[in-house]
Amino acid sequence: MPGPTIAVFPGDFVQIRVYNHLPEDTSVHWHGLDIPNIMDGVPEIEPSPRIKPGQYFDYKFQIVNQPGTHMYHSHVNIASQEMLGLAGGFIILDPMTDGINRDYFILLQEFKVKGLPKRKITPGVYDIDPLAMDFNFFTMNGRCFPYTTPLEVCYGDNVRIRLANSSDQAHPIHIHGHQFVIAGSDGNMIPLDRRIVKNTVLVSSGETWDVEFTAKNPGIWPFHCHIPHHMTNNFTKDLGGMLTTIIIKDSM
Ligand SMILES: [Cu+2]
Repeated sequence: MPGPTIAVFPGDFVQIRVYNHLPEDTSVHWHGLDIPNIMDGVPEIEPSPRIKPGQYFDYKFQIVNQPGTHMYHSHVNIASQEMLGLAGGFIILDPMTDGINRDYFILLQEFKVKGLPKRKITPGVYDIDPLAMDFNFFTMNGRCFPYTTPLEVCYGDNVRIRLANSSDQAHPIHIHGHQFVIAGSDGNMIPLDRRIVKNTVLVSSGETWDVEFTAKNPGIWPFHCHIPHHMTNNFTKDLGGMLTTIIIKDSM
């Protein structure tokens, strides 16, 4: 599961105490934020500390970035720690009203669950192999469809969905029944006269994209990664994986 989503305002002074309950060193990198070198969380390169097992570190910095969508993730032994899910969302909210009625954050992740034969799902407790590349489970906020959270909106709502990818692969995220405007990229707002309209946006590893649309087509609409394999759980026949629904209730 991803960590909690953190929300702040521009100008805030932030102090985040990170406890290390792992059996090995860790750190947190505040991905996309313009913060002092010592707080950036890459101890192999920067003068930023390794957090030892059982210890903690207080990350302290001021928010100097504009409103937008960012992430945080481990930056020690990343091939294991990040691929075991140590990541989360970091949102800089706009203190001004921005006309958005519903504002969602979705973290995209992928995992290799060991011990399941392809096309079979047997209830049980399984380990994740963080070093494998043949992923068989694809998640939105830590869950696979049909256990993802539906995005419930009202007819006419202006909806923002903030997409972030902390996984290995790129995921083309597609909406049904609507077009969306690409309103933000890597935490940077795109000026109104430079926005483009699409219905699929490729979210590569490390990227965030904010998409916005008006819910004007009532129904229950899929919202998903378009790679067919990523829309399954362990390659089974039923829809699964990196997919949720947008439920638009008709106000009539
Ligand atoms: Cu995908």
